[in-house]
Amino acid sequence: VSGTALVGATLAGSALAGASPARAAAEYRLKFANIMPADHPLNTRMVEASRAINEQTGGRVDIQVFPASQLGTDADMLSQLRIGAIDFFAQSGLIAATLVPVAAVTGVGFAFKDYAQVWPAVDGALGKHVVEAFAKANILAFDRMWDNGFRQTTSSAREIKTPDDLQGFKIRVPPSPLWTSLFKSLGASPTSIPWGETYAALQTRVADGLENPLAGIYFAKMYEVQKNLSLTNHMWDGFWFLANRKRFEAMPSSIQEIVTRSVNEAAVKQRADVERLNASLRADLTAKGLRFLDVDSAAFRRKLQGSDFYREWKVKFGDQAWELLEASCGRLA
Ligand code: X2X
Repeated sequence: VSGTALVGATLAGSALAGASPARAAAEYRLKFANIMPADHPLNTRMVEASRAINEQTGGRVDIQVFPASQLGTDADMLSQLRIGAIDFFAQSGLIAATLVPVAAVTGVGFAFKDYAQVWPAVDGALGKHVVEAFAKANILAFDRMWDNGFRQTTSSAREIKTPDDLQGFKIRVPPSPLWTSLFKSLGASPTSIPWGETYAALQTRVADGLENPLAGIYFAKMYEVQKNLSLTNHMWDGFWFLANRKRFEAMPSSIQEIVTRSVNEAAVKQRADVERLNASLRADLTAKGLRFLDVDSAAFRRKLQGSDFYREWKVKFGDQAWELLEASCGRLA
């Protein structure tokens, strides 16, 4: 793990307190890792779930939580999950798409308008379609997604008010073909940078902007290195909770059930956490010095509709996935 990858980490290499008293005794000592800061609801809710799982299994299961890219980048951890070096991993569907292409379908630009469209889709047929694709890659995806959030656009200098302001804009995007394609189609110059290196990249002006949900901006303190935030709402993003199938299925089914139920329950609580944060973070981020710009999100969408973006991604995802997406959010192009 490089030094910059540890920005925002608590202590390098140390797991958050999970079920520590019983740790030595646990029969199944499992690792859950992800890139998000330790105090993001993804991690606070998993620490809580880990304790519940430990109690409900009579101490047989101990899930340690490794937040903040402590075990590497998203790409590193996806490999670790596949070989069983980690047991559980939460990752944006768009990044998991480097392995399971259709997992990016939930992140199509300007598709979901609000959570009332998101949750029925990802808890329903669209989500099931993606879960089945993960299974074919031998990865078990739990059926409740966790929330990252609707993504907004920040900048250190340039004010992004209209699509024209994105022209040539050097914006950091996560390493994922759909993200690069989306921002190229909007006229920007996207550069792929792992999350753990993003704060430093903005600080040193390797990139001039960022696109992220409010919670990510807040917990990773991106307001320290960005000035403006435009409410572009250009996509919704969520985390799939993934397990190494072989390691998971090696446990007795009664334990598998406890873990599955607890993790899915934690996901639903985490969604509510993020929704609460969405309501309060504008004020909190403004107080930290970030200037909010209310922009006409529809103008950005029209710009995207004028490009090849939707045509191209419909072909990539296939008719079935595209129809399931449009059934949830309406016609896209
Ligand atoms: O890398 C990001 O920007 C993040 C943290 O939002 C994702 O998980 C895609």
